[in-house]
Amino acid sequence: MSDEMMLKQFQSRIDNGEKIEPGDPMPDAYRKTLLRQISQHAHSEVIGMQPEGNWVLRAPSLRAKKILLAKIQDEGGHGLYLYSAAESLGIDRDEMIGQLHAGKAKYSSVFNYPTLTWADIGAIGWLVDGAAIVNQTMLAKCSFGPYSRAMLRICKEEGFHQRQGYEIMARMMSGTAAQKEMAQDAMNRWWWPSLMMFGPHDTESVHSSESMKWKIKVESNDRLRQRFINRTVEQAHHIGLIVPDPLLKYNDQTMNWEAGPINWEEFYKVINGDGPCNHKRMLHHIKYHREGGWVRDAARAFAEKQQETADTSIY
Ligand code: FAQ
Repeated sequence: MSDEMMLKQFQSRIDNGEKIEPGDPMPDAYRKTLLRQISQHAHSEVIGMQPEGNWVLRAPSLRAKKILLAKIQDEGGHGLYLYSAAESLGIDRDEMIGQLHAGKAKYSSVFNYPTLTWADIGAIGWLVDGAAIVNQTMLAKCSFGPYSRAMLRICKEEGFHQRQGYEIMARMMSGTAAQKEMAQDAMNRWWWPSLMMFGPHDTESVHSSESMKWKIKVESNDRLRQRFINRTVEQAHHIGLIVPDPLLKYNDQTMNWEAGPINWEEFYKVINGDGPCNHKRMLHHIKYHREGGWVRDAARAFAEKQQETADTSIY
């Protein structure tokens, strides 16, 4: 079959809403885009454990500590589902981690900001997980089977994360003046980075048109960002938080909360490695990945031993 014919058949499967599975024929560019996006997504989940990990030992109560630990563990699990989905396309995890350490693979810009107070843990759960859910609910409808199935499970867990974050913010907003100030300060610092999570405006997005043609993305960056803004502004107002955007206004015609301009200079600085915590996040990951080498070696040796026993027991 000619390449052109194969591409046509592939596109008609996508247009008919079929799921593409790992062994199916697929254009190289489709596979490459998926690998780029899924590995970036997996790295985000794992690097995203660092800003939250900063508060495990300082959580204000045993209940808060238990919830935070469970949340961080969930994020590690999400990384595993996503690395596995990427591996089904023929890359192994060591290679993906190598790309991350070499600066060739990205992770979400939002995890390059510091967590300065306990309210930041509330803001991450409410805003960062809230933004992730809006994006991932869309990705659950994507054309690649393993990615879309991973998203279904991840979204269920992120729903708890978002609510625990909002609970922290709501409790602080009904507390002392100092607690209210802390919650507002966290809101001020995390609002804009959360909007940046959706990526550049549609007109500037490099990959969107191809990704949407192949239903790797089924909605655009701006459309998802707007959905997040509409939901979140109402939630902020409900607990008395001010959205740190003097230009924010409600448009009666479109029924959208319209935001002021995003600082794209800051966004590109952060995704190109020069955000407040990029260096720290990467050094931390490299250090603990190296120190954990013996665990991977032991697991590999154990799996090989199991395999040997299974092989010999056949005879
Ligand atoms: N950060 O052409 P587009 C979570 C890059 S998980 C860094 O629009 P695309 C859970 C983009 O890669 C959050 N880089 O790209 C949690 C491309 O550069 P490249 C993670 C970004 O792929 C919570 C360039 O800009 N979620 O939060 C960002 O079509 C709490 C041009 O952009 C995902 O990763 C960014 N924000 O659309 C965990 C979702 N935005 O690759 C722990 C999956 C753009 O050519 C604690 N990813 N870039 O070098 C996606 O949906 C898409 O990749 C987008 C970008 C929407 C992020």
